[in-house]
This record gives sequence, C-alpha cells and structure tokens, in this order.
Amino acid sequence: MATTVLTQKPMPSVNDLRESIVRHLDYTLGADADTAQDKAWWTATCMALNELVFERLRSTHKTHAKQDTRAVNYLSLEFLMGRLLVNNLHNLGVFETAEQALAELGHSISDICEEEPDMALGNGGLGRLAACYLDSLATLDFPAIGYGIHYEHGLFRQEFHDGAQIERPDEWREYGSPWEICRPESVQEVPLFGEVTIEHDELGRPVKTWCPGQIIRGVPWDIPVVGYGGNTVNVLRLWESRASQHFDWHAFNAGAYNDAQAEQTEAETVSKVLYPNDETEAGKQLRLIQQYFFSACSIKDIVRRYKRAHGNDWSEFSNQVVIQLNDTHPTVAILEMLRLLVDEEDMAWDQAWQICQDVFAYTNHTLLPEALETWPVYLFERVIPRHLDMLYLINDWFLNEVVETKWPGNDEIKAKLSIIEEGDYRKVRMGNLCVITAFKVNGVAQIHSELVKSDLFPEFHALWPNKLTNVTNGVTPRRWLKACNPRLAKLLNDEVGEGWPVDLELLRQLAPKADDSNFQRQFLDIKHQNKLALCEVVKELCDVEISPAAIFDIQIKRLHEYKRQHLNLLHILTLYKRLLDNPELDMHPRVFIFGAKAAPGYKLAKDIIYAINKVAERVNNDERISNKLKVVFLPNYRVSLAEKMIPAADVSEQISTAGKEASGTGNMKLALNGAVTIGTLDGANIEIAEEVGEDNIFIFGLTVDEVKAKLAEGYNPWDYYNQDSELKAVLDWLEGDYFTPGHPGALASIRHSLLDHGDPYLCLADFRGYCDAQQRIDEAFRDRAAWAKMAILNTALVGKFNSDRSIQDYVDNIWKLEPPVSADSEAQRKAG
Ligand code: 26Q
Repeated sequence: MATTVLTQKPMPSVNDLRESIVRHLDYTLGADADTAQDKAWWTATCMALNELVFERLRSTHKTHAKQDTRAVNYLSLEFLMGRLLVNNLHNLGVFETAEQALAELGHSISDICEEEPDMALGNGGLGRLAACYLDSLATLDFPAIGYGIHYEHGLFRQEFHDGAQIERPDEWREYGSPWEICRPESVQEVPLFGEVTIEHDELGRPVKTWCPGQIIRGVPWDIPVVGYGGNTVNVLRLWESRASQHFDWHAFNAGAYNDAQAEQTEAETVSKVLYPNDETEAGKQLRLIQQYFFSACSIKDIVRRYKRAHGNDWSEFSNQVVIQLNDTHPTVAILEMLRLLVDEEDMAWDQAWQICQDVFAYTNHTLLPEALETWPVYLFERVIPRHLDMLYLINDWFLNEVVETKWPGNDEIKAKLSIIEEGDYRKVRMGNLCVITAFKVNGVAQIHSELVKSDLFPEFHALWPNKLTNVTNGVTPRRWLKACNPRLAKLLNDEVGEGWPVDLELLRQLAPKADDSNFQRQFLDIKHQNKLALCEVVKELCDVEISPAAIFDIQIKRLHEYKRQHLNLLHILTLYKRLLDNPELDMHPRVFIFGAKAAPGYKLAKDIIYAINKVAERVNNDERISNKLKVVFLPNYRVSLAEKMIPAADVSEQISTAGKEASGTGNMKLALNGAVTIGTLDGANIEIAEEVGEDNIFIFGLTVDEVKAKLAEGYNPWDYYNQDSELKAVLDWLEGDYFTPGHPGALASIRHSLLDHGDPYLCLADFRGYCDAQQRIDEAFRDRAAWAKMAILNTALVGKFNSDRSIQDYVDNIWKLEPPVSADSEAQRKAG
C-alpha cells in the first residue's frame, strides 16, 4: 500500500484513548462521566477519534497540495454513508484499542456504536456506491473530493402502522454531528431566477448579461473520509443552503418582518430534504434548484482551488481536473462551468466548450425510460435562464456540425439526438447533454454497458465508438465484510492472513478448503452465530420468533416492480398453500426476510409492502404449518440494518426482470458474506455467476433477449394464469379477505397489475422457473456439506466486486490519475 503521509504521531494506546474520551466528555461536552448517557459517550468517542482523523486530514491536504496532481471530483446528489464510527475505527486500526478503552469505562463498544444515527443522504444503490467509492479512493491514496448536498433530513424513517408504510422525518443531525467541519471561509454564492439582458459591445456584438432575481449562499460542511490504514483522509464536501443576507434588517425595520423571514425560509428549503424517489423523475422546480445549487457551489469550488495554484493560466485545467457525474443529476454542472468560464472569466466560447469536453465524465445507472431525466424548458428558463442560452449553443453546434457531418440532412436522427425534446411542451434531455459533453460514459455492469450502447444511445455510439465503456460496480470489503461480519473476518485472517481487506483476491486461497469438512464446520458455525444475532434483531423489531436452523432467505433493496418483491411474495404464497394442503410437506423450514422502502408516492410499491406484511401476519400465526414458514419485513431498512442482515443470509434474492437492474450491489455484499444467490441473468448477477461458477448459484428465468422477444411477440400474462393452477390459486387468493379479514380486496391491486395491467415486468412468465429454482435450494440446503461448499466458494470467488477494483478501472480507463507517490519513493526522490 502506498503512503502519502510522512510523519505522524504514534497510534494511541488504550490509556491514551480512554483519557481522551473522558477529556472530551468533561471539557468538550461538559458532561459528567457518572451520569452521561450512551449518546454522550458516543459523541466523546467520535471526538477522541477525530484527533487522529483531523491530523491525517491536514497532512493529506498538504501532501496533495504539494504534489499538485490531477484529482477527481465526484459529483453526486446522494451519499449513503451510514455510520462512521465503526468504520473509522477499523480504517484507523484502533477498533480493539477503543473496545478496550470503552470496556474500562464500563461501556460495550457495540452499544456505543448503536447510538450513531445513519447518515442516510441517499436513496439506495447509487448513493451507497458513491460512499463505497470514496472509501476506496482514500484507501488507494488517490486525491479525490466528493461533492453533495448537506440535507437537513436524509431519506425518511419508515414505520409500519397495521402493515402500511408511514414516513417520518429523518433527524440525523438534530443536535449536530461530530464528524462535520463547517468551512465558512469557503462559502459560495449562487444566483438564481431573474433575466438575461442583451447589450452590444463597441464592435456591435451582442453581449448577454444575467441579472439574477435571488442569490443564495452555499455553506460547505466537510466530512472526513478515512482510507483503510489511515494514510489518506479525503473529504466529502456537502453544501448547505442559506439566505444571502443573514437577515434583511431593512425590511425588518420597515415592518416587513414576514418578507425578510420568507426569503430566508425559501433559501433554506433548498437543502432541507432529500427527494425520496429513485428511478422516477419528479420534475419539480425545487429538485432542479437542488441540482443547480450543489453543482454551482461545487464547480465554483473546483475553479477556486485551481486558481489558487495556477492563477489565470487555464492551460493546466484539464490536466488537473476530472469531474465524474453520478448519473444525470448533476448535469447542470456542465452549463455552470461554461457560464463561469465565458461570463466571469472572459474565456472564448470554443476554449470553454473544449475544457468542458475534456473534464466531464458521466456514469449511467439506469435504462428504465421513466428514469431518464428530462426537465421542462420553461423551468430552465425560469430558474437558470443564462444556462439555457449555453445549452442552445451546444445543441446548435452538435446538430449542425457533428450530426450534419455524419448524417447529412437526416432530420429524424437530429430530432432523436437533440438535447431538446419537442412535444406539448419542450423538454431538456439531460442524458443527451451528458453524452454529448462527456469524454467517457460508463455503464455499471457488463450487460448494462452493452445495452447502453445498443439500446439507449446507439447513434451516439456510432458517432463516438470509444466514448461508451463499462466499469462494473464494486463494494468496499472494509465495511461489507471486515466491520459488519467480525466472526468471518477473524476466520479469514486466520486462513489467508490480514491482507484481504486491501486485496480481496487473496480470498481465492479459501477455494481449496471448500471441501474440507473442518473448515466447512467453522464457516457454518459462524453463519449460525450471525443468524442467532439476527434472530434477536427480528424479535425486537417485529416481535416474531424465528429459528436459526431455518433457511434465511433475504431480499433487501428499494421496493420496485422491476425488482419483483411481489414475485417473491407469489412464491411464499405458493409454499403456504402447499403446506395448508399437506402439513406433512417435506420442506426445510424457511424464513423470508425483507427490507425495503417505497417512494412515498409509489402506490403499488406501498401496496406490495402492505401485502407482504399482511401475509406475514397470517403465516406467522398459523399453527397448522408448524413453523416451517415465517415471513418478516424489517422496518426502516438502511445501511446499519443491512450490516446486521447480510452476515446472516443463506439465500440472496436477486430476481429483477432481465435487462432492468443496471448492476445491483447488494448481490455482491451478500455473496461476499457467504449467501448463495437465486437470481436472473441481469446486471452484475451475470458476472457473479461467471466468477462463482454455475454450480454455486441458482439461475432462473428469461434472459434479456428472451424478454425482448416475448414483449415483441405480445406478452399475455393470462396465458400463464390459465395454464398454471398453482399460480392461478395464489393470484386469486389475493382477491378475497383471507389475509385482511373483513377487508376483501385490500390486496387486489397486485393481482390487477399482474393481470389486467399486463404484468409489465413479466413476473408470471418467470414464476414457474423461480419456484423450481427455490425447490432446488430447498434440496441443496439439506446437504450441509454441499451447501457449505457453495457458501465458501461464494466468499472465496467474488474478489472482482471489490470497489478498489472498480476505482482502479476508473483511474486507468477514465480518470487517468497518476499512481499515488509512496512514502518510499518520495524519500528516494528527496535523497537523490
Ligand atoms: C431523479 C430525478 C428526480 C428525483 C429523483 C431522481 C433519482 C434519484 C435516485 C433517480 C434515480 C436514483 C437512484 C438510482 C439508483 O440507485 N440506481 C441504482 O444504481 C446502482 C449503482 O450503480 C445499481 O447497482 C442499481 O442497479 C441501480 O438501480
């Protein structure tokens, strides 16, 4: 591992850390050790740790400033960081030290860590991916900065009331967070609204000037990102919106207290709350303002940092700066960069546009048509009128020079590739603007990237054959194995040494032991311990008793029709029916465990949650089936809950309609922790199957090509309903009041979507194949040695899905960052 930090204080002893915790409790928090609550102990522990973190933050900053090398700026509306204390303790190598120090103070480290609220500034996969990538960038010692929004409220807290999802506000920093550092010296101002005026210069050329109607301030909060080994600490910079003047005294004195107050409230609304929709575009003005606010603050910050080192010499800018757009959400950053260079730096258009084409790269995370972002032109015109001018200039150049050269006179292609979509009202296509500008566009798994080329952007691919590429997603093994599964981590340390958290391919050495009965026993024993721990969580959260001897079958992800939690439900109903028909049915006991939030406005998704909860209630209380089947839906699924569920999983449900899940990352976390996947040939499942081998995964269902063919020939779900009596029975079951006594039809919307509304995600077509694969799992699980072998091989063979590998792919193929300077080579350079 390369090191960028040359001198550092030695690691604290148990005594040092214990004293530091008490010192912070006494003097920073003003609390009393005898009466302090766990929350105060948690805060004091974070503050004690920050003494190490901040020192490394400063030295990393100095090193990077001195080296002045190319750095990546990762722009994302979402960062799902989860909890930071456990992770930072592990990454700094002081987890055991802290455990001992807290024990001496009479506290268990796990109780203290449980006090930390999750930093849930994201919806799901895309946001968690950004967090894993920050971890890997710091671990690999690359200079990187994450830019996002300092939401006051992250993703809503989920409660179930009589089985239905209720949303409550998330309060992750009600009284402040010990991890954040406010940087008032780097505040940015962001203009909004107003109009563009045209005047003429001395040569009679038109000069456009933007006269904004409002200015809001962006206040940066820095969250340190500690790399594994603690050499590099990068930052995640999150922007909070504030009114430009703290208070309008003029208005106040004139008696207009409410006006002054209103402006402040309006400005502060911008960073108030994370939009809880993923995959579906909301089209709301506030969301566009969020996107512009954070993009503008970030671009200004990037330019400010560059100018600090290079003044007005722009020749090095595209060598020093690369900006990765996490989906299209930060697209307006492109337009803001142009505006800044042209309007404020007086740069010629051609040069400014060239810079944009050299620095931006874009990651696509979805093919779903409804998720491709578009914005009404009138909203652009209202909120960022000057940016709309810039957009038209790009579009004119693109259509009249680029497209016209390749396809002369072809208006059909022009209409398709234009950044502007015509129609009832005109819309801005954010994806097209990204692809036209970016020097690289990547999908997030092999199949997804191929579909981006062939189905989503085929003409762009024909224009620029080297632009579209793939970087398969990955997850950090520090959080998703070492920290969340300490029992397995210890076994791995004993087997392959302690290097695996930074070199996951080392786990391949386990493969020869997959047949070793002693090793199998140890592996299964750890799984059993982890399952026991999850039993307690389930008891506490759902008041349901489950047995660790059962198969723990887990589906955790956002709730979406395309992810097909309702296909899982149909199979559960099938098993339940078989058990009622034959209580002696030979099946291994199974617990189906769900975790998922539904977007608050996504009616069918909420209906599916309700249905699973209602079926769970009935099944779990049915004594006739003698505990062979249990169903639990854990409320408020989030990163910290995932960390408890994943180590306990036997079976990982990855059952999206082929072609719909761009990659998936939960699939990787579960396999790494020894869960066996039941899945379709979709997203990264395909690559997981390649790595672990077809004997160690349960694949079923239509392929991407078969899905396309079926839809082309005219898919009719009724055909499956009429031909499969078991399927018919469970669908009809949803119509009555069996699961909702006294309320017939309460679950009928699911049946309707699958029959009357055409089953858009082909659940019925895949139903029988899914049931058969589940049957094979039931049989396989009973052969304990064979199952252990499969589980071990999953852990051993998924090294590819380490986010360090993903980051190295980005560095080599897209960002072209220099390899970090190691302490050794730095010393050599100085010496000679
Ligand atoms: C867009 C406009 C307005 C409001 C919200 C949104 C919005 C927000 C979040 C749209 C999409 C998202 C999130 C998408 C997401 O998480 N996609 C997932 O990304 C993962 C990482 O690449 C993949 O593994 C998953 O397959 C993909 O679904």
